[in-house]
Amino acid sequence: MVGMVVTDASPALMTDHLKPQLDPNIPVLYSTRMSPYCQRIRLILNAKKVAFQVVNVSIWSKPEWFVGMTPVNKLPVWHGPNGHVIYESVIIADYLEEIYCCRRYRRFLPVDPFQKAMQKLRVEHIMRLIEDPVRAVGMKQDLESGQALLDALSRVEELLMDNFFSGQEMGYVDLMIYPWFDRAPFYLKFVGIDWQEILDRVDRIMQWRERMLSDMAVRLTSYPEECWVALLEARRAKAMHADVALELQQNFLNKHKYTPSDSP
Ligand SMILES: N[C@@H](CCC(=O)N[C@@H](CS)C(=O)NCC(=O)O)C(=O)O
Repeated sequence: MVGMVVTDASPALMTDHLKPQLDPNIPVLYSTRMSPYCQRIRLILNAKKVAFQVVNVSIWSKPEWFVGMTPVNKLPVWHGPNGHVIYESVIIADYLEEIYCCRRYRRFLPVDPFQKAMQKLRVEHIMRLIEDPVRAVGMKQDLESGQALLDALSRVEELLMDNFFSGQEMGYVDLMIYPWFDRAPFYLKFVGIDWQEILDRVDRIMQWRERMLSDMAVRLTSYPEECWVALLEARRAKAMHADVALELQQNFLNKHKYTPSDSP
């Protein structure tokens, strides 16, 4: 359902911005655009069809009211209508799975403790393989780190035994890792790796990625290639800012007939 997808396509609040007036009955996700950790939480919330509000915060000039909200001052931060504040994306994700688990909301973690532990271990395993190589390409933007990322992707591919990393259906593992795979192929292309080589080396990962994107919640929480290119170009020019590629993202959402008024 397109109408339930909440996006982060809005400008970030900065040092001098006042705290926005929000609906006290709807949970708030403090987020920062194009952060994989924040994307992870928006993905889970959208896949569960939870109503929430997004407040984007600039990590380069954080608003005064944001500083001190948590001990680490990082995004994402969850603020429930009951006043509970949670940070660290893995902790938020597990908390959301526990509070939004009744019939109305889709469950992503198995109930069985052992199966649940296995899914979490799988996330740990994949993140250990992928997190640093993705970050390295984003920072160094050279062919060598691109090749290392492609190697890492092919090691992850060996773990894909079914349609999804969680099994036959999209589940916890897929949602937790997807943000790194949203950008990875475009990062590779940006540093000069041929698209066909990517498709040949990690075709099963690319097919999984397409299966993920066929879910509207995933699609509208993802960023198109042009946004990733704009982010890398801004970094290269040492001109990164919180609203990088915002207009490109808005155009992409408009193209998919998404209008902000659709959000809850
Ligand atoms: N381990 C944290 C990482 C969060 C994180 O590093 N967030 C970055 C944005 S990608 C941030 O807020 N950086 C601001 C800062 O370090 O001051 C999580 O999973 O939530």
